[in-house]
Formats: sequence, structure tokens, C-alpha cells
Amino acid sequence: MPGELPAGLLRKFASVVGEAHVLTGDAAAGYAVDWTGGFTGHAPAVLRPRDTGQVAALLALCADAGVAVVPQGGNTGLVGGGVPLHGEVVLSLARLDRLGPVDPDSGQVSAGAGVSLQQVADADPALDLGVFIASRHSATVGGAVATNAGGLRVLRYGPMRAQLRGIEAVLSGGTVLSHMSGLVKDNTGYDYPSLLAGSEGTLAVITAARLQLVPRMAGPVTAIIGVDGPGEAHALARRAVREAGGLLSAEFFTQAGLDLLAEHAGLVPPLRPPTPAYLLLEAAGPGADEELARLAGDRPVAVATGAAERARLWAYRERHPEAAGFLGVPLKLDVSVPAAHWVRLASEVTGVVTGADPGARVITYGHVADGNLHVNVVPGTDVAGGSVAVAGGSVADGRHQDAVFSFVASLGGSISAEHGIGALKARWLPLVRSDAERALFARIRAAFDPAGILNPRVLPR
Ligand code: 2HG
Ligand code: ZN
Repeated sequence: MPGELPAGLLRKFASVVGEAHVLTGDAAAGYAVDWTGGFTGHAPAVLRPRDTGQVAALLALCADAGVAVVPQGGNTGLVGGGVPLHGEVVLSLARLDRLGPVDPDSGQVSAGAGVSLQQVADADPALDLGVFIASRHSATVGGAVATNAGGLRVLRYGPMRAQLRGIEAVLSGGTVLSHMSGLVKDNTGYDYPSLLAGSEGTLAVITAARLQLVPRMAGPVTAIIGVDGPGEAHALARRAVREAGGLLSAEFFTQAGLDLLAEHAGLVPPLRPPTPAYLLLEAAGPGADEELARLAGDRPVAVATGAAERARLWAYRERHPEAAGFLGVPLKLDVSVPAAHWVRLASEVTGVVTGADPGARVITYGHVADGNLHVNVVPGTDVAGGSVAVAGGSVADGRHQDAVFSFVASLGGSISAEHGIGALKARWLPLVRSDAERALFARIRAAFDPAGILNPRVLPR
């Protein structure tokens, strides 16, 4: 196996965390593959610290030995940024699972990196976490901050960065940075917690976050409205943003994805007869049900108010990340464009992909109101590399990314709306970030991680 570690270093790791928390061989294998199965690497060791002090001690050892480290949370990332594709040591933050009490005055809570997003959301019955993602039961605070996770309520509450009121993190040499007081107004220099949000494990290892909770919405109403395509979905979502004061979500999916979920996951379609596309709206507060009914007009619609029925409607959208996986190992491309171009993106991207690979299967869905579209691609079988992981970790041969990302860049968009750059998109960053920007990224990175050991293959160095 490449990159085996000296026995002396493994012993030093064990002296910090205990032998039971230095995993090697088969015990480490599960940490080396991502959720999609598209990225498989090898971890010479997985280290499972219990607290910030142990993280600091381990990082100091790694920096001394020049050993590269990939921090890992719930391993729900979709771009290969949290798995050891080049023989890095995995630093699992799962055991940093301390959730503090909710401060009733500020509505804030301090959470260890390994606390799941669902645990944070459940911390106080009157409050909620603004970030709501399908993987919330496994995704953890550290990873969600490190990738600046978005999700299903960004139009209302913003991404993870917007929930952040403080951070604790460890630099690669072992220095602990802590700024957790949670002040809303605090102009005392650089806002490095915000910089760590979206840094994909390249600047420091996040060990805890101070999070602002939001009031839990009473009486949410969920509706799935049948529409004739992206144009109608977008126009209706735009109206919903303007007219429905309590709007929480506006989500899009198509019959193609629904057909897969019906066939492979047994979901009974929400509307009969089926329509080409669907818009899921969720709103809360007084009059939400009337607002959604007015927006739906005479279109086909399914409406739910009770928890179980709402969960049933949400499943059509929340299970979409699984849909393409029933056909093969999917490439997960999460792109965004200015609002004015979203309809063009959603209407044309399938043709753009099949222009590059006629055998590809494409499932699109996403967050209409914030310009984000998920393009899940299962490459055709004749593509070199096919649907298996290749060296360096990216699935297929790059032609799908080339096609989609060039199209998105031509529309003034981003090649990552919410999942990050990771290994999947590293090659294409220059499409959307200038030489000057990437050079600045590298200088910021060198300032935080002079040893160059933190997730070295992700983002420019
Ligand atoms: C979602 O919106 C997630 O469901 C995952 O961002 C998207 O799997 C994907 O491509
Ligand atoms: Zn998403």
C-alpha cells in the first residue's frame, strides 16, 4: 500500500488518542470511500481524537513528520474533499460530539465538530438550525462549516456561514484559535471564522462552532405543484419569494428523477397524471396555506400540513440525491447561475451533457430561488473510466465536467454552489477564479498552514 506510516509515528499517535483510536487496515477502509462510491482512496491511519487538545497534539505530530491530513466529519461530502485520495491520514472529528446548552438570551449554541446537524436542530424545541439538508442526520457541524453547506432553506436563512457566530479551530502546527463569544457585532479585525467556512479543510481543522439558531416555524405547509418545465417552475418560485412572506423553500425536480425513485425506491408519484416537472414550496406562518393555494392556482397540487404527510412530500425532493445512483456511480455537479439564466441552465444542461457523452443519463433538480441546480450525471458505458473511480479520485474522464462547467461559466455562474471544489472540480477552478484570485488563495493558505499538510490536494496551494 502507498504511504504506510513509520511504526514510531503510529505509536506517538496512540500515545495521544489511545490505540483504539488509531485505525489501520480494514478498520480504516470505510473512511477512505465517499458516499457516492465515486471516490476511493487509502488511509494509512485514521485518527479519532476526543477533544481539541488531542487534535492539536495530533496535528503537531503530523506537521513535524510532514504527513498530509484530510479532516473528515460525517463523510457526506460529494466532491471527494473529505477522503484520502492520495494516501493522507484521516483525522476524524466524529468524537468531538459535545453540544452545549442553548443560550436563551442569544438563541445560540456551541457545538463540537462531530455533532450532527440534526442534533443541533433538536437542541431547543422553540428553535431550529437554519441549515436543513437531506444528510442532516449524518452530516456534522465541522464538515458543514468547512464546506459552507447550503441546502433546502438557503433562500430564507442563508448557508452555514450565515449561521456562524464563532469558531474554534486548530492550525496545522497545533495552535488553537478560539473565538466563540458569539457577539453579533464584533469588528475587531479579520473575520477568520467566515474564512474557514468553505475552506474545505485546507486552512485549519474546525473543532467547534458557535451557531445562531432561528425561531422554529409554526405550522409549516408543504405543497408540490405540477409545472410544465423549468420556465414555469422559476416564474412561480419568483412569485413565491415576493408574495409568500413565510416562504422557507422552493425546490425543483423533474419527472425523470421521480420515475427512478418510483421504480427503485417504491415512491408512489405525488400527482396523477404526472407532469414534466415539479415545484415544492414550503411556507409557514399565518395564511401560509392560502398563499400556497393562490400560487398553485389551477395547477395540479398536493398539499400537506401534518408532519408525516409533509415528510412524505419532502421525500420526493430529499431522495433525489439517490436517484441517479440507481443507474451507476453518479457525478454530482452543483452549479449556480445568475437568476436571469437559471431557466436556460435547467432547460439546456441535459443536452450539453449528452452532446459530450450521448450515452450519459442526467437527472436535474435543485434550489430554484437561489440559482442553484444539481446536475447528476451517470456517464455512458463507453466513456473511458466509465462509472468507476480512477486514479486521483474523479469519476469518468472529465468530459462531463468540461461541458457543464464551460456552459455554466459562459452564463456567468459558479462551478460549485454548495458542495465545494474538492477533488472533483479542482481542474476547473480557473474557469471561474482568476489567476490573481487563485494566487491570493494560495497566500492565505500558506499563512494558515505553512507546513502544507492540510488537505493538500484541494484548492490551490
Ligand atoms: C441536495 O440539494 C444536495 O439534495 C445533494 O445538495 C445534491 O446529490 C446531489 O447532487
Ligand atoms: Zn443542494
